[in-house]
Amino acid sequence: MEGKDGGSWQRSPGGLVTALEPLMSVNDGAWVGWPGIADREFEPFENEGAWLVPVSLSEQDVADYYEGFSNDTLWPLYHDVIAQPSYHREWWESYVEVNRRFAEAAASVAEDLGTVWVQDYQLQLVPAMLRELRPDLTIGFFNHIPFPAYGIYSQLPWRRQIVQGLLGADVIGFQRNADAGNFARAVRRLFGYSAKGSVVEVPATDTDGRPIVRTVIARHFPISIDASAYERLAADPAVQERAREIRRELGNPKTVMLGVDRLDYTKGIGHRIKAFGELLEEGRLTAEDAILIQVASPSRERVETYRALRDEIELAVGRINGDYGSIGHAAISYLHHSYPRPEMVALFLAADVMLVTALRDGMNLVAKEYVASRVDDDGVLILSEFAGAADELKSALLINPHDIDGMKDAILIAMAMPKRERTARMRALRRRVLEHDVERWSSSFLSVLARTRPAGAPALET
Ligand code: GDG
Repeated sequence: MEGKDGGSWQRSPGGLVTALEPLMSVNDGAWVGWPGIADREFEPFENEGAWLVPVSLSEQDVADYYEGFSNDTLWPLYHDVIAQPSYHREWWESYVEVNRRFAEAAASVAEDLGTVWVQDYQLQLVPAMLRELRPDLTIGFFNHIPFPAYGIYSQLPWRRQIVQGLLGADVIGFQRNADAGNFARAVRRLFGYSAKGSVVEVPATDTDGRPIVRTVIARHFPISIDASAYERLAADPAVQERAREIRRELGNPKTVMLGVDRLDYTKGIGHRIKAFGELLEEGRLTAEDAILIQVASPSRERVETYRALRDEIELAVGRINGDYGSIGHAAISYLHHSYPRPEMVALFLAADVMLVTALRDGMNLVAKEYVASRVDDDGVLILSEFAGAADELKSALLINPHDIDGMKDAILIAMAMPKRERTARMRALRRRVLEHDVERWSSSFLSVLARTRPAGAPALET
């Protein structure tokens, strides 16, 4: 949900809110969520056309359920154990309890025969809990992060409970086809249910206690962005002037490279900085030719792994700037801040090369935002094949971020790419992002969900 800051409500900067904002404003829906402040109770209220229903979390819940189980167990596990997941039984107990609180809140506000769409890995037990409380509801679930291969997923001590929780939904959405495949495999391995194509058959009982088979759809629905909003901002003369000003402030280098990420170990920021540093060290690049702007927005700063990551990145940036920068000209312009969206779009317009080098990423909206902002059909996107966006954005320069030499070559290829090729690639990328925007994502999910609804259930506007 939103965070309360000095008396007014603010949108939080993550991908989820960004993605759902357009949908929430056209629907008369209730958004059940945590307001972002611990130990405070808020009454439901209206904001920008949406009815917000706050669920409260105590400091202890935040530590155990959110920072603990969600961000220090599930997040690293689901991102292929790039960092070591921590397994603590008290975190799990808190996860169950908080999921129950969300399920109860949703059960109390949903209309008869209504639709509930549960978002993301922090709430994987909600679908089954909600089905138990409100069997009349149609329930969707969308997982914004990857679903790992069974060999990794099976580490989770509560692997059966999580899959069972998800199977309470009528439709389970994933970012990539591979994620849906991993989930189907987990269902087969853990429960022996049939999971063929996108159809999972779950044994259940009807209201008279007779055995039936419930059908659950599990398939991919790649998320996207409000592409036309980015286009509009990018066409704004003030934003374009700001883009030119950014380049001037940097001393008009030949090439501006850009990375924009939450400061998270999944994003491959260290790998990117290493590649850039080696190119400088080998003299294949000079700090006069190319500058790397790295926006690293603050994230999960109370989790130890994130604190260690920040130290590691800032040490690497400091070394490179010390070795290759000069007075008034850094090799890497490192910004540990969040910026307003127009400033982000100005940065996208100012950047000749955009670096998305995630080691694992559900989708990566930044890649799509860069493309949508390039109304001039220029700019080169370097994109990790480990980001979900790589399934769609095939005209990007696709890289394996673990292959540092490969990444260095891609950077030089991007810098030297002729204008004709840049335009051809960017046009193809833009067609994809503009046609497959967030509105299409939500309406395609909701139309599949609607097909599973019982006759007589009220229609949902998408
Ligand atoms: C999760 C999944 C999936 C970042 N810094 C600023 C800022 N941002 C915005 C970006 C983008 C969003 O935050 C980040 O979205 P991503 O998709 O890149 O990554 P996650 O936050 O990890 O999101 C991811 C996503 O959910 C959606 O399903 O794609 O794979 O991990 O929109 O622009 N926005 C502003 N200032 C910043 O400083 N205004």
